[in-house]
Amino acid sequence: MAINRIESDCCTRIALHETTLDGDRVRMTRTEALELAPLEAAVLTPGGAHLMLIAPIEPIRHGDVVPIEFSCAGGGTFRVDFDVMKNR
Ligand SMILES: [Cu+2]
Repeated sequence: MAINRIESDCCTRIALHETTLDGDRVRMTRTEALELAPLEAAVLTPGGAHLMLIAPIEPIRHGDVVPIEFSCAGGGTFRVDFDVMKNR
């Protein structure tokens, strides 16, 4: 399964990024789709694969819940409500 569209009313655009280490430099690379095997869970973490919420419509604050809709290339969508946490 490939999740190839990620959207939310909270921001103008959401990009899927992968974090990589290039020597001593940390880089973020845009990924076109999140590929998952059947029953595989995606792990999104700071410093790994993550979602970039670009140009928020309103400020996003600790304690907010941000609904994000994921669309699969083969059809179907699902929504996840993310709790906004403090930076670690
Ligand atoms: Cu990023």
